[in-house]
Amino acid sequence: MRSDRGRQGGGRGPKNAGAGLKYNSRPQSMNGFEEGIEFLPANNAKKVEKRGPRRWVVLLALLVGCLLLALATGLLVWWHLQNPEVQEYKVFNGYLRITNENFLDAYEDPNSTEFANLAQKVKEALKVHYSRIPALGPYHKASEVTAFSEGSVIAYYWSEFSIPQKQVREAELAMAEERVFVLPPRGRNLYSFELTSVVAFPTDPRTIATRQDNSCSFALHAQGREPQRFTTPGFPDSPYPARARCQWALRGDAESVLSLTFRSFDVAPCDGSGSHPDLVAVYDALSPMEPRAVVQLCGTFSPTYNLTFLSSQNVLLVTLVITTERRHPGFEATFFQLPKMHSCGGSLRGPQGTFSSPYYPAHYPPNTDCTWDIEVPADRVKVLFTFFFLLEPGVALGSCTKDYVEVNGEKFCGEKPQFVVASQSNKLTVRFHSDQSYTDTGFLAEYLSFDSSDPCPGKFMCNTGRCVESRLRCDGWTDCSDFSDELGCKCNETYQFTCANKLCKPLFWMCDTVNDCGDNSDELACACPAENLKCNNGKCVPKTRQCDGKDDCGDRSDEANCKRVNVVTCTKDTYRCNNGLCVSKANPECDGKKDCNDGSDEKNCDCGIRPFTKQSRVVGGKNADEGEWPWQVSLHAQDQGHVCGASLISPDWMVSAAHCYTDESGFSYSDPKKWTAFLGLHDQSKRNAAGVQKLGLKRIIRHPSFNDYTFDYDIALLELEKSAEYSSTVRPICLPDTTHSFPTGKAIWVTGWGHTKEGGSPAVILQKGEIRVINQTTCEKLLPQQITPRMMCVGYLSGGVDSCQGDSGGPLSSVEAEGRIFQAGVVSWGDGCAQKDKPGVYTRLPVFREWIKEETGV
Ligand code: 4AZ
Repeated sequence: MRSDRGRQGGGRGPKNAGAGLKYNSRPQSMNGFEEGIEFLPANNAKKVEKRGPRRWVVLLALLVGCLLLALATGLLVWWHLQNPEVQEYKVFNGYLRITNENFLDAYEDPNSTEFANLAQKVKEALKVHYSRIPALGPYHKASEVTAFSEGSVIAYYWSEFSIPQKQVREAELAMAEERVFVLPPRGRNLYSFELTSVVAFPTDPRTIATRQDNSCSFALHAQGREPQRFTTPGFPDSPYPARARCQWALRGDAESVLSLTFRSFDVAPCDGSGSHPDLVAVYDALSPMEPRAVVQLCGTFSPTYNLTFLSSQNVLLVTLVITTERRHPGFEATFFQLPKMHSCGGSLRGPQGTFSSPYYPAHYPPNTDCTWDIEVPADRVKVLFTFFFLLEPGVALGSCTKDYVEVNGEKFCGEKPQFVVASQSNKLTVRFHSDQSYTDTGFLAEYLSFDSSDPCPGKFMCNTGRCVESRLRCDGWTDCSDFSDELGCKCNETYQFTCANKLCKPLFWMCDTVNDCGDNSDELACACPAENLKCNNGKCVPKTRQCDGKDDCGDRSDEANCKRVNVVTCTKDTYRCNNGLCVSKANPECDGKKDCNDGSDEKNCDCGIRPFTKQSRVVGGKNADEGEWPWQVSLHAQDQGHVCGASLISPDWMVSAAHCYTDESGFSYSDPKKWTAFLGLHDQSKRNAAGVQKLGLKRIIRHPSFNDYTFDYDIALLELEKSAEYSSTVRPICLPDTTHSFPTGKAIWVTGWGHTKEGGSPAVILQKGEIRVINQTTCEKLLPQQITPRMMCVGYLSGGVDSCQGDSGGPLSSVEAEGRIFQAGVVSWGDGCAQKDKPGVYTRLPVFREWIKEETGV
């Protein structure tokens, strides 16, 4: 490979029924009143005085009492609802520095007397401190010291407050303001406390230290450079506990920094809304303070993803907050200490050289500043940033308010492809700044001395200042990021098309539905009349026919992406559901939407999903990430090593190319016993690595129509002797339905351990390359008399990325709806590798869907 309350009022019955009762009751009560006056014994005045009025007073008092009570309750409820002075419970995590104290080893142990004594003094100091701040003093409830570290002594603490809602913001601001204060000598012990950097931040309720479960709290001290391992409880055999909170406080000796690497990382997937269910956070402190967070992680990471983080001091805190009951193994991490770097950057002299952000490619430490002062012998100097990752959450695009690189006064930040910055003299100053939170992998740069009269000796200089090989000039292929190598060219009309923007592109690229010119002029000449839709196959159909349930294009592209899925008359091109009905939608299988009434289009969809949610960020790189292509298999022939590729389609079956299993004089390639399949393999030199499954073959079924001469029907099915076990690196790819279309111009990935160049040597690490589906007519023109309906050309007419010897039998992986990967083809043959106008030829997979089902049941 190159590459959810009741209704008020409204009882049943006559509307005036209640009024009627009232009307009838009044004479009764009147009778009672009259009774009271007329029949009272005259000799019983005392009784009259005492009994009558008292009973009524009591009744009245009761009534008034009830009314008052109801009023008070109502007022109370109203007050609670309306009164903004409702108190809010707040916890702040922070740290302070005690400048007139020396660190004692005993401070590392929270159970020591020394710890308890100093913690008590800090608590008292905090009380005094808050009492002096009006926004905080009246509301402070309690404080607790959780840890100490060196420098002179840093105390990590949390403080609880009950603050009127209206004052919360003011209190938060007061807490975040770094302060210095001196606690004056007090009482008999004449103890004075000098505190600086007294700062604290509101804490995510989920990370409140008061809820700390000590069963999942660990304190580790680095043992020199020897990496120390720690894992989530139960790793890797059992999932981490549900709804728990764990923390690892990591320390090194004074004057050291820590390097932490997550070697394996698999927690519940991140939530798109940003409130992640399970979250691992790393802090550059011993308190979980957001403004000191180095990183927040969730999901699953490929083992090749760089997860190494550096601290700015000798401490790091790793927290795991679990809010789900999902079953995930968690993480395995190691850490060690290194001497603290006292300066970074420096003087760079000489004609060329390289420099990088501290600890590149690990995540640079927070709170770091470096300056490189470059001076070269020639009259000019330029710097090429080959990798640039300074991305930080909460930074607006283009505003480098947090971490940045500054060259000649211009700031750069974010994630950037290669770029060059040149100077108008022989001197250049490059500054690197990282703030106190969130770090990234940084940059790798090269500086180069050049002569202003000949900036790129023997090469072409892009307008960006980069030098590219002269032969790449005007070749129709963009090599300079600003297209400058393809500007001002005179197109060769016999094989080139002149775009409206004057770029030259191969004639073959015209009308292939791919905007090769950038201004779409290569596709306009073949544009459809107004009110027409251009089908993927180039045909023009009236827009009114789009989504009408009929295949007007002939390739159903007018029926793809319709809101409504129609049941249509079955043709050879329509997807047939298990109930025999056909649907208009193109490629409906396993796209996450039920298109068939019987749901059969979403059955058997345990395929085409990668184990890791996070892959390496260097996209387009040639080395595959571990677990990136879990269906890729390497087939080794006896005493020959890797010979061909294959793809896993079920626990027992693989798809490969028939030509790999054709006998040759002296070797019976058709004999299954001669082959060994390596599943979950990444590196050919590590075939015994954990996770690799080495399995024999039971049966090889070459397609009966395979033609050894034309390579028509170049497909084979391989049955495994023992079933494969699915794991994070072994999984099947999805097979496309007979009617599945992979349209012209679609980007597809080809993978394998084949030769890295024509006539070169096989790759040791699995390689990947992104190539594009080429129009069948173009394919037939490029390779006349050789292309059959079972074949398709995929690649670039300009060459450069292609499959090669040893990639044969391997899959073409096409990323479809919901990120699910379908196999589009099998690597079959080609005229050389990566040559201009000689794309690779692949066996079309949809053609063989029924044959595969018949032979394997898959
Ligand atoms: C091979 O020899 C081979 N460039 C496979 C693919 C291609 C060329 C050769 C396509 O196995």
